[in-house]
Amino acid sequence: MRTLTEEQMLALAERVENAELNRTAIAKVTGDYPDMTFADAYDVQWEIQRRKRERGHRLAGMKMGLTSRAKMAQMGVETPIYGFLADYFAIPEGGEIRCDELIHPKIEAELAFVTKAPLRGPGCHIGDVLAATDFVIPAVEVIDSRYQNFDFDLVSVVADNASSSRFVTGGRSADVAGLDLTTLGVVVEKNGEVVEVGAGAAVLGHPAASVAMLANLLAERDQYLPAGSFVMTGGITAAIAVQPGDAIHVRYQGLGSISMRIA
Ligand code: OOG
Ligand code: MG
Repeated sequence: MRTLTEEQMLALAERVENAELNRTAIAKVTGDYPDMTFADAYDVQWEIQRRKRERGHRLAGMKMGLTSRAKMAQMGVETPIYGFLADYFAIPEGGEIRCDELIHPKIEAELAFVTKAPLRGPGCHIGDVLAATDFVIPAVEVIDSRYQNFDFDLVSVVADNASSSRFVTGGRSADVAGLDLTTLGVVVEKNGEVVEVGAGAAVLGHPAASVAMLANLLAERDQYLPAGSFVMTGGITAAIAVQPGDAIHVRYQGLGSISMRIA
């Protein structure tokens, strides 16, 4: 069900995307449109994606969010959501996250999948995902809600592309066949101190379930994951606020580590 007119939807996409581009926090969109639905919010998100493509940006991948208890508890919401990753969100391993380009960045440890066959919902399940997976690779997401003080509800965060802003992949990619992704441990260190620990099962019981859920959610809009898709499955741990000068190091059991400097 939709409640926004086309004009309202287009205006909201411009407002939310401008908040990202100008690094200026805004009030949540449901303040003005309390009856907005998920369908309205995903319309806004897809319009933001369209605007970026029109400016010449490419789609680097997709992400799931709020797939772990830690994240759901931290944000006070209960339903997984998805967002998209634009090419300029990608930061090289060992690189710099520039706070002057962002509002109030936080980092979270994730596992990413790269597919070698298309995945289509409805009815997509873990088995389909594992069979279609080329490799998995460690990823760290930098989220940056465009809403003041991360004060949002689910509909607002969907319209804001699930707070997507930057991501770093690194470590070692691996075949899923030799891995137990549920017990794969992750250690998040900030300035040499362990600040979060977790394991893959935090993500919907198995990170591949998150990719399956994405394919099923995309099917609601007649979309699918083509072969070669890069998908981040959602924070395993709670997100950690970062400041200029911080050094982040995330270690993944058997898959190496990802480092970045916060500038
Ligand atoms: C929403 C995005 C959540 C994740 O991995 O759970 C997310 C937010 O927390 O701002 O990316
Ligand atoms: Mg995330």
